[in-house]
Amino acid sequence: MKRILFFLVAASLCAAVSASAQEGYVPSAENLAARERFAGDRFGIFIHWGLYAQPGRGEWVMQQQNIDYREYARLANSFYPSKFDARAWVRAIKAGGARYITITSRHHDGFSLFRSAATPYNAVDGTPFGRDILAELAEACREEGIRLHFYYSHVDWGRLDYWPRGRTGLGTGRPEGNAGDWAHYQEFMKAQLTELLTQYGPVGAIWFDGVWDHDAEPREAQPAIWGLYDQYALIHRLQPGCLVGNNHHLDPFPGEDIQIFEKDVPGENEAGFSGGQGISRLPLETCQTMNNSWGYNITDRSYKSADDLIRYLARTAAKGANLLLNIGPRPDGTLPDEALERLAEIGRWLSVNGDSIYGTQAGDIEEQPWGVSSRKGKVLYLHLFRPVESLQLELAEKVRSVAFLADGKPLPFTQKKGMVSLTIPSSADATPDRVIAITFR
Ligand code: FHN
Repeated sequence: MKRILFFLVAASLCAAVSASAQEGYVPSAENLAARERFAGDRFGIFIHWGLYAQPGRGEWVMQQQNIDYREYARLANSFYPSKFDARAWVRAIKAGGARYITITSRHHDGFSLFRSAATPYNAVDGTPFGRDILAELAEACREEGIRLHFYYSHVDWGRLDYWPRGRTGLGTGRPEGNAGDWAHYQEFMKAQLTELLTQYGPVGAIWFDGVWDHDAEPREAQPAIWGLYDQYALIHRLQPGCLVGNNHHLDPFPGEDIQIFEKDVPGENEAGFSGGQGISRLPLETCQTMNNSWGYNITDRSYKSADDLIRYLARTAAKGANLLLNIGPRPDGTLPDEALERLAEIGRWLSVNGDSIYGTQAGDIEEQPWGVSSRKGKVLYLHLFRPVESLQLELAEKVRSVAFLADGKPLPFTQKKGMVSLTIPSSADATPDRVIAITFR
């Protein structure tokens, strides 16, 4: 009851500010250009890394094991990833064909991977390692021409001003009847966002996560509860080209520049997170794990095969979405071998078939038993996930040529009354996704 009352007051206090900010958001020309670039990127790598890598049971270990926040914070004393090499990460990611990296600047455990004057609980001031992970990564990304995005958690399982508490992190030792100070927490987040947007050069996107912690309150109340419009305005003021995304699992709010789907290809709700959102006109992004964990999980061997990941990339592109594929680095700072192997294979496939992914839009043909389609200008790409001998396609445009993307070998075709028939020679080197390019006149 107390919690509901608190939010009602907070919501009414912020309503006026929120409403005007909401109506007033017009993306700048820089922002629109950034959206277009983002949509063309199609493939990024997500990095979940923090103190939780040490226990090696994923990033929710604090909540799942009910670890007291004071005890958990002691993990900072042993944070010393002696093999961390930002350049090695970025080079492997670039070779994997990814165009951007989204890293957890601060996850729900509240530990910041960057130098922050707003809290000593950060990689520089609070650990023996004493290095700014984000600064090193930003430099390596600049050198390699990879864009850098920052994940930022709205939830904090260890701060006492994060009150009223949400539905998670209730066993982490924060007192139930705490006086709290939500306004203070809001200021803290804005101070950190300012740091993120002023210390590391151009930031491709801020990727928020955690609104769902207060999903007992209705969707309309969420912007006011979290001060979203203030945060969005701050971000766009500091870096107009920085995209705002929020993994709230709801339809986008004004001020957001991209729409995120967690573990779901847009339009599907297999993971169960996407029931509360439709597909908007914003650039879309699906985030997905390589195994079953975001943060490093020492026993999780359930890696998806490289072939399945390539097909997943094609399926997201075919829906007009980017794939943000996750890696959870080890506590010593290295990327797991399984992740590196998959990255390398995806990179090999993209080096030949990248035209059918980068810069494409959703294809003209819906998903079929044989696979999916993507489109770029006058070219329609068919992604064949399994061998087929022939295809009949209803296509209104006049076809000029049909060829395999990998080697340019032409395919025989006929077109009669909008019906295109293809005969597809079998191939000894069956790939996870054999791409056919149909070029229209
Ligand atoms: O709770 C987080 C989770 O740890 C992870 O960061 C994912 C990534 O999409 N998002 C949250 C759950 O929605």
